[in-house]
Amino acid sequence: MDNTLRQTIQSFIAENNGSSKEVPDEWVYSTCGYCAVGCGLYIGVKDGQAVTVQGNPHYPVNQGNLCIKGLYEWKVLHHPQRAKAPMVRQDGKLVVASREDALGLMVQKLSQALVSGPSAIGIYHTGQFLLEEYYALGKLAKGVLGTPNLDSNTRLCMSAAVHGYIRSFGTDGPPGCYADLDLADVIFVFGSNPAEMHPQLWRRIMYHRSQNGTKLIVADPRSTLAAEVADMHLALRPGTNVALLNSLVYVLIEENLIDPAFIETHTTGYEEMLRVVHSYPPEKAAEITGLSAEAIREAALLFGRSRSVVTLFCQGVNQSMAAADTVTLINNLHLLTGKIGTPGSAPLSLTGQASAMSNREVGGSGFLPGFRNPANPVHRQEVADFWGVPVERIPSQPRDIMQMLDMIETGELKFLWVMGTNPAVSLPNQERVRKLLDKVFLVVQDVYYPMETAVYADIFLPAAQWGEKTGTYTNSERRVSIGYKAVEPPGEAKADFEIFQDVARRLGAGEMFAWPSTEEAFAEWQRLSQDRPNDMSGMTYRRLEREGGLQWPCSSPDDPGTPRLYTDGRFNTAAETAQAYGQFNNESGCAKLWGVEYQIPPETPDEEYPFWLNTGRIIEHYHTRTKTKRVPELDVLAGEGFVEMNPADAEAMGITEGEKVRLTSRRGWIEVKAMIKNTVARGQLFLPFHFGDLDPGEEHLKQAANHLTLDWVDPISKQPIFKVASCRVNKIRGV
Ligand SMILES: Nc1nc2c(c(=O)[nH]1)N[C@H]1C(S)=C(S)[C@@H](COP(=O)(O)OP(=O)(O)OC[C@H]3O[C@@H](n4cnc5c(=O)[nH]c(N)nc54)[C@H](O)[C@@H]3O)O[C@H]1N2
Ligand SMILES: Nc1nc2c(c(=O)[nH]1)N[C@H]1C(S)=C(S)[C@@H](COP(=O)(O)OP(=O)(O)OC[C@H]3O[C@@H](n4cnc5c(=O)[nH]c(N)nc54)[C@H](O)[C@@H]3O)O[C@H]1N2
Ligand code: SF4
Ligand SMILES: [Mo]
Repeated sequence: MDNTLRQTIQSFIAENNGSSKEVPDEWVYSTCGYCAVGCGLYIGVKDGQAVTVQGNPHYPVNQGNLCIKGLYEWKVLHHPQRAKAPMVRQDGKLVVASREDALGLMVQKLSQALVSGPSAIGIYHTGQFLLEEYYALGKLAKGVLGTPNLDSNTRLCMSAAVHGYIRSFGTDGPPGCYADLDLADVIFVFGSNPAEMHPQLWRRIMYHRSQNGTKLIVADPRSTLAAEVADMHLALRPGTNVALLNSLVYVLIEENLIDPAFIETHTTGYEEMLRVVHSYPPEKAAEITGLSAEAIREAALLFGRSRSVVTLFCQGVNQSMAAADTVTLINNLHLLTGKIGTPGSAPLSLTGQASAMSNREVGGSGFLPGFRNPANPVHRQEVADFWGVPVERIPSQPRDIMQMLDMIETGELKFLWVMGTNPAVSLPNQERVRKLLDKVFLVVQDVYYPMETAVYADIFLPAAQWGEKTGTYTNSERRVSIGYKAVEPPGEAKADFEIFQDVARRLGAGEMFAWPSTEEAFAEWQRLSQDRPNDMSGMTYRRLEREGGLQWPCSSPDDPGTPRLYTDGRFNTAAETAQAYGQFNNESGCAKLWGVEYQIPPETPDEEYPFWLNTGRIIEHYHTRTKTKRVPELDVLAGEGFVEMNPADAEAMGITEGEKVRLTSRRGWIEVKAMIKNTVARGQLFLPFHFGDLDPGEEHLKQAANHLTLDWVDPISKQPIFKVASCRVNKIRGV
């Protein structure tokens, strides 16, 4: 479907408001559970059933507007394929079991694995829990089980941004806020497709652009909707971000568009950075990126001569070459020009999932709560004392999901608990992933059945989801918001929070988790957050509702929250605060500038695999579609896998619109329909990763993008490089 037609359909749906004809008898205050824009909404409930949603007109993020996913979110709740009963595997099949039997077996297997040591246990979860659930799970994994193997799908998503922020500023945390987008002279959209992925932010950008004439620069190999309306589209070759960013800095320095006073007072590392940047004049960067030297110069001048700039970035950075390093280079641009901590200026990572940021804040995966560093003995001691556990139990060297897969292969990891993520679609190099999921003793905790990962489960636990539990979500601008329970979960599905409490009780650690509700867990976390960079101690559930969310740090009941960080030019690099690696802590509170050399990607097109494979998303679907394929209004717009290719390539190969083609990489093959579009450049392909191999009633599809992807990770953040791979295309008959 071409972009214009898709937009027409989407606005038709939006105008019809996604609501049913039912008139709710109650409106429950909540936050959207899809993307990290974090729109405020109300869930309409009638006779105990969700029947509609409505945007919250007073919510500062979205002023009442919702995108098509949000509008239909109520439809994900009462679907017939909601998982309602626990199951255990018997004679090769999952069969319904009592909660007692399923959890009893789970804890028995956990205890057996623990005999070989805590490293035999792995937990791989999500960016879609409540903040309180991440806190409880982190406490269970680190404070009770003591396993270093705790990671979440945010590794696939925001890990590079986290590590980039830490390297530049000392701790994690997006420095800017959405209001900066309203004020900026220039918005630099770098490796992000906000019109489809963060639609309400995009609406906001377009509105303020119409008022203020905001200039837009887009750096993306594809001609996305943002690129189509931008003042400048830098259609760089995939994988060449570093060369472009270095060259932008080269021009800024050459043209005296940097801020020497800011650099002198607030940064370190300028000289080392300069040594690298010197070798990236625009003419050289042009060769690497495929852009013209004039375009690079022009973009740098636009950046440098403007009063204020926000750089928005997402997976075109985090999942591309030198991912965490690229984040530091984006930060360099803002530090060198002093465009940080002031209204309208910031580097701003767009977070993916609704609560992925919460996970980072409370130490739901590798780091410790409050942006504490597990490698720092003082930080470990603080957390151990607070929890009342021996400090030796708290792991100092957390492992990531890709390492966990290696440990399943060697037999070291025996028990894996997967929750709120669907790795049998979303992890790279599926052939290997599925073999390993099959090998390990696997517990899957999800809200739908069937789903792809449950095919490999030994125990399945049904969970409650968004709308069925009360708790908080932090969005991309550090705004913590509250969502209240609107309806009961189906059957025996329980909130993940309650499942964690139950498992802890069965492991004999119930008293550490004896919170009557999530609100008390939030209060416990708040105490641990005190005096940390992400201090939330001044928040309460009531305040969050009354004030439309609050941005951390917020350290007292009358603290209005903090829209932007680093307004005084002091960063979190001092050793006692930093989440950073020891070697670049500094007591002065200076940010660090980094020099990064461009590297050739580990796989580039060649004769055998001549296409660049770019994987990503479309507006109608969310990730592996477990929610959105169950909303007919969304699924009808994109119900099966497809690949976008350039008309010239299609013509050269005799491929016609809608024809099924086979894509093959060094890892595997899939068959999907060809969509012929000039939004992708010649020699490139764009493949949405939403589609799995198991659809209701269709078990023999082979359309998951991750059969093809490379399981190579960014060396700093360990984030898989989903945007870099090569493949070939064949007509099916010619395979
Ligand atoms: N509708 C919908 N919305 C979503 C989601 C969803 O699944 N569906 N998921 C949410 C989540 S978890 C996330 S993480 C976000 C992701 O949001 P985005 O990051 O915006 O989405 P992607 O499609 O993964 O990739 C963004 C862009 O990166 C470009 N790109 C690829 N390689 C390169 C490169 O080397 N350099 C540059 N500069 N650009 C490159 C791609 O062409 C693509 O347009 O969306 C969130 N919002
Ligand atoms: N090739 C390629 N692969 C990618 C990407 C890419 O761009 N290209 N992007 C990556 C990124 S950024 C991300 S974020 C991942 C996303 O991929 P996944 O992590 O697999 O994301 P989802 O499909 O949203 O899976 C979430 C699961 O949790 C369930 N769920 C929802 N709410 C709850 C809850 O409250 N409790 C429990 N227990 N379960 C719940 C849903 O039913 C669903 O099965 O994919 C990554 N994979
Ligand atoms: S923009 Fe994101 S948060 Fe807002 S309604 Fe759409 S999916 Fe939900
Ligand atoms: Mo993501």
